[in-house]
Parts: sequence; structure tokens; C-alpha cells
Amino acid sequence: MNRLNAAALDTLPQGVEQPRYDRSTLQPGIVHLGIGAFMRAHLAVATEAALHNQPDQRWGIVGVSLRQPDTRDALAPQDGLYSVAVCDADAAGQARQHLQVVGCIVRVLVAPENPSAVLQVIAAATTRIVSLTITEKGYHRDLVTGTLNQAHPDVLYDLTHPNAPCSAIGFVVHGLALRRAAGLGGVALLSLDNLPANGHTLHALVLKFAEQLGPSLAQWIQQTCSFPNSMVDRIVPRTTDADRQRVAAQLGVADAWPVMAEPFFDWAVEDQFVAGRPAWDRGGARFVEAAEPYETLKLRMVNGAHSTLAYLGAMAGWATVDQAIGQPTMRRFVEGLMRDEIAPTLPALPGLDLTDYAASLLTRFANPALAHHTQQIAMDGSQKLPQRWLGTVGDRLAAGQGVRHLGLAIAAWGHYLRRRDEHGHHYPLEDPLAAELVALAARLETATNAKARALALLGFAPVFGDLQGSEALVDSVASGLDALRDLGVTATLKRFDEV
Ligand code: CS2
Repeated sequence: MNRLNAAALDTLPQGVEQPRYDRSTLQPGIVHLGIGAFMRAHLAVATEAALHNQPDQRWGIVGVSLRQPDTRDALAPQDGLYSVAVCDADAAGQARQHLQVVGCIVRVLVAPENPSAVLQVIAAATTRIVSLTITEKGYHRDLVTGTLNQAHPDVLYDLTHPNAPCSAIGFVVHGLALRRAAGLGGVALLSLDNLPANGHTLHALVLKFAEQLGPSLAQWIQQTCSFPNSMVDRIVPRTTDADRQRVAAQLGVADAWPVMAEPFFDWAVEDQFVAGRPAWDRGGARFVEAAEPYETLKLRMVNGAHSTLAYLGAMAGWATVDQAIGQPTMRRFVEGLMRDEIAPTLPALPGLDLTDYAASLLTRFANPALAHHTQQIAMDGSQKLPQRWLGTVGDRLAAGQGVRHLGLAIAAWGHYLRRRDEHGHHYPLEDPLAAELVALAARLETATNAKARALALLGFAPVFGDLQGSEALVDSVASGLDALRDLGVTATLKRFDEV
């Protein structure tokens, strides 16, 4: 089978969308660090729509892989083209996909192969935006305070290797230093990761790193760059070989690197782009005054519910989110979690009906065409839980309210750390703190009673800070840990219903 590339565009079947603008003169206006599946189904799709609706040759994207060459190796022979398969079910419940070939990625760089090329493109006069999807762990934050973890080996390395950094923050700051030295202006630095106040967070990390290099650089960044906060929402499961085959069968050519996405797309972003931006509102973005309330809503509801489904589902052997939410007890638990515990902590937003929001979320989770693996969401829990669950927990405890559902969710994470599901299947713990978490799991095994186990779990300060001081939380985590160990997920959820 031939490969997808520029020459193959003419052969694509009707109904497959493809670039309708002149790709040959696109300038690289956006440098994107972390060119994974999510970015290619979100930022790139919104940029593509902007290019279709308001052609502007300034907005091509240079993607940067911070670790692996696989994306570059797949996209280079395809002239940067790849397909987005939007997956859902038809009225009869049959899975279907709609394909779009996206053309706005002009080049992919592999940072470890050529770090100076990455620095140069950040420092290029054409670059106006540097965006990031590097996942939670890529920011090297202290999880509780959100500040730069200055003891992290990558941070230490990058402070002394201006020509060949390895972390995203290192590339950003050293690249900005080159811009400044060249007399160029600042750029907008746009985090698209699931972090609270992601723009402010990135701003603080960048400034902290820059200050170590010299106060004048930090001051220049402060004066010339902007850091819009933004809430991003689209479920993008990891692509499988079966997905690739289905896409090829429909395209008539082989695409080595397609991405799968749900139809839903949302992006609330603050319109603070010091050097301009594409017309992303033509591609589904909403420019808002303050994105933080939207981020809180999304992190607590979408991601909070997702992680709950992930740990309980993975332990029960429900491999995918649609399978997990298809269990009536699990569904009732997630409904109760959203309605009774998360929703009451959320800020009011114009036009937002939380009951409708929760209902549409359940429909998204039930999408049978996505096969979003619970184990995929379960990874990197230490990095995710503080903003997904613990903000809600903190708000509720401060208001003297109960945390029954969230206590069980935390217990499910503790249970998950044992690396063996209820059917005896072993799985690896994928988490940057895996070694510490394996040791924590051993402490949970040997603790003499449920309360001691809960205290051991909540005493894991990198994630929980000082939350173990709350008796209400300790009690609900203790009873969750006990029930999950003795009864298993299904019976625990059933009993939860009955209380
Ligand atoms: C998921 C998210 O993998 C995960 O942790 O919860 O990637 C989720 O699918 C997106 O944030 C949805 O917008």
C-alpha cells in the first residue's frame, strides 16, 4: 500500500477532509514542545481550521519531540501529513470514524538528536508562540506547592547546559535568552496541559529557572512574553495497530501516525498572545477573560471522574472507560461523585448547567468507539491526583463537608499501587515516583489495621501534603481500603450504593 504524503492527497476518497490552503509557503509561527497524540488532535486541528477559514501563512507548526524520534520518523515520509479519526457510534451503536488529514505541521525536530535546532527555532524571528503538551511530569514541579523542583536532575543539568538542555523549561528559557540576545521580541508561552492555572504555573516555573541564570533575563521575559491560561478538553486515546489498519482501509494509503479522538472538542483560552495568534475561534476555541474557572471545572469533573474510573476499572479488570462506565454500580458512583462532591465546589460560570455538563460527560465516557484504556489514564497518578481530586478534597474539608466518594477514589489509587488486579494480572506502575510508590505499597500491605493503612497512604507527602491531618478523610480512605481489599471493586461499589 502507498504511503500518505503530499502526492497522495489527490487520491484520497471523497469525504476525507484535507488541507485547502497552500502548504508550500507556510511559515513556522508556532513551536510546539511535546508533539504527542493529544496536541495533534487538539491544537493542530484548531490551527488547521483557522488556516482554512482565515488563510494566514504565518501559522505553520514546528513540532518538537523531547525524547523519541518516532513521530518525526513517521511524519517525515508523509510530508508532515497525518489523519485525525473522529470516532463515535452511529444511531445503531455501530462504531464509525470520520477522517481529516491535517497539514499544518511543517517540520518535526527530535530534541536529543539536535538540541541546538530546537533552540534556534524558538529564537527564530518567525516564531510567535511556543506551546507545550509535555504532560504533568514534564514541568518538574513540586506537586504540592507547584513551584520549580530545583533539585530535579534535569533542572540542575539544564541550568549548566545552555546549548543542549533536555527539559522543556530548559529549552524555553535558553531559547528565550537567544531571542533576547538577537534583539527579537517575546512570544506567547502556551501550556496545554492539565494543570491548574497552567499559564500562571508555566510563568512561575520559567521565571524561577530564568532567575538562576540572571535577573535581567527573568525581567526581559516578564516584560516581553505572555502566558495565557487555557483549559483544553478532548479525549484522545493512544493509537493502536488496529486503528492504523482501519484508517488505512478508509484512506486507501497507509498512515503510520494517525490519532484517534472523540467528536467533542473544547478550548477556553485567554487571549493574551503578545505576537499574535491564529484565528483559533474558527476552530472551536473560546477566548475568555479568565480561563482558571474553566480549568477547575474540567480538571475536577472530567479528569477527576476519569482517574476514578481508571483506578477502580483497572483493578476490576474493566479495560476501557466505556466498559467501566457501562457497569451500573460504577456509573452510579461516578454520578454521585460529580453531583454530590465535585459540583458543589465549582465556581459558577455563565451559561453552565452542571447537571447537563455531568450528563454529557457520562455520554462521552460511554463512547464505544474510543477504547480508551483505564491503564493509560491510570499512569502518572502522583502527578495527576493533586489537581484532579485533592483540590476538591481540600475545599470540602475546609467547609466541613464529607468526602465519601473521594475517599474511596483515593483508596482505589492506593489499592492500584499493589500492581496486581483482582484477577491476579500483574501490570507495571508507570509513574515518575514509581520507586517510592512501590515502597509505599509495601507499607500498605504490612500496616496492621485499616486506619494505619490510610495514614500510611495519606502520609505520602509529595502527593497529599498535610491532608492526613483530617479525620474525616482518614476514615473514608480507611474504609475504602478495607472494602476494596476484602470485597473487591464490584461489591464495594454495591455496598456504597446501599449505605
Ligand atoms: C486523561 C486525559 O489520560 C488522562 O489522564 O484523563 O488525557 C483526558 O482524556 C483529557 O484531559 C480529556 O480532555
